[in-house]
Amino acid sequence: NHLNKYRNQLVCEFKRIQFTVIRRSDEPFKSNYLRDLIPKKKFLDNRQYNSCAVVSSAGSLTNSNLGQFIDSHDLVLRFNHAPTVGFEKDVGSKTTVRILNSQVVSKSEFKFLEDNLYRNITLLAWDPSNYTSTLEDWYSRPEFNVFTNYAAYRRQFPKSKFFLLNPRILWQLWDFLQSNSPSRLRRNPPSSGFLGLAALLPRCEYVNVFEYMPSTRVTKRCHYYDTKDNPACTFGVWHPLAAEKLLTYSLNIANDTTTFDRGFMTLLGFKRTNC
Ligand code: NCC
Repeated sequence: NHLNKYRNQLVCEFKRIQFTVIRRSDEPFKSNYLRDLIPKKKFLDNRQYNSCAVVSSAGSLTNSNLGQFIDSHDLVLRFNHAPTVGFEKDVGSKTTVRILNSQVVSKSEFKFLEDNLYRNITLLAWDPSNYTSTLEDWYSRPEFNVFTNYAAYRRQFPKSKFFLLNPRILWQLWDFLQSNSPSRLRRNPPSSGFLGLAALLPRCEYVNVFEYMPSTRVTKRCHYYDTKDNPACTFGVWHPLAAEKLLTYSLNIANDTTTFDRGFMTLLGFKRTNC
């Protein structure tokens, strides 16, 4: 039917964006000290997973009781410094991947090199480049200096799986959002949440995205792990968050009870759509 046709078209457009991390062969890294610190391995070993969970950090996860269900997924992705200890009932305890923005990696308050939160899992850090910048431009002027602690962590844990997102992807995703949004978006990169989705759709049979589309538990509370109120966390001010969420909702195959009562959307992995 025409509904599926629209969804398939969107997926095919999304699929054309190759989610890429920085490789040893990319300049300027190829010719500087970071070259040998970049893992030779591929992000998620190019492996295919069956069920994947993207756990937003939304305050509406509080009292969701979704922890056990989240942990039942083959892969669980979380963001930044979002904890699980003490919040297991609502968010679970399993973590396979963490996506970190460059503030979390670089600012001392997040204790990136010390905290166990960042150990023995796959890590992917990102930092915004300008829309037109090359990797050279980005490397010489990152928004937050992600490179120093990247190197320090990789030296401390040489076997770790810690990757840097190629910032070009941010703008490819932004173009994709803009070309499917009725309103004009500010030129700011998508939130870590949308990056999580873009990272997993190529690798998973299906992805459940928790409290990204706000459910009936919607609250002013920004995060499930602290008490600060800020509705902008849910609807967006700096990131094109509303556009991300609406686009994700158009790819959602879960029914409204699941989406708005239980609090998650289900998206089919890219392998499931022929383009
Ligand atoms: O808050 P943050 O996001 O770490 O949340 C991770 C992802 O969860 C989704 N989310 C979060 C809260 C909420 N009420 N609804 C949601 O849907 C979003 O998809 C979000 O991306 C980020 O994206 O990296 C962000 O990081 C924070 C902050 O830097 C880190 O938490 C570290 O403290 C940003 N906040 C600030 O800089 C003040 C936020 O804008 C984006």
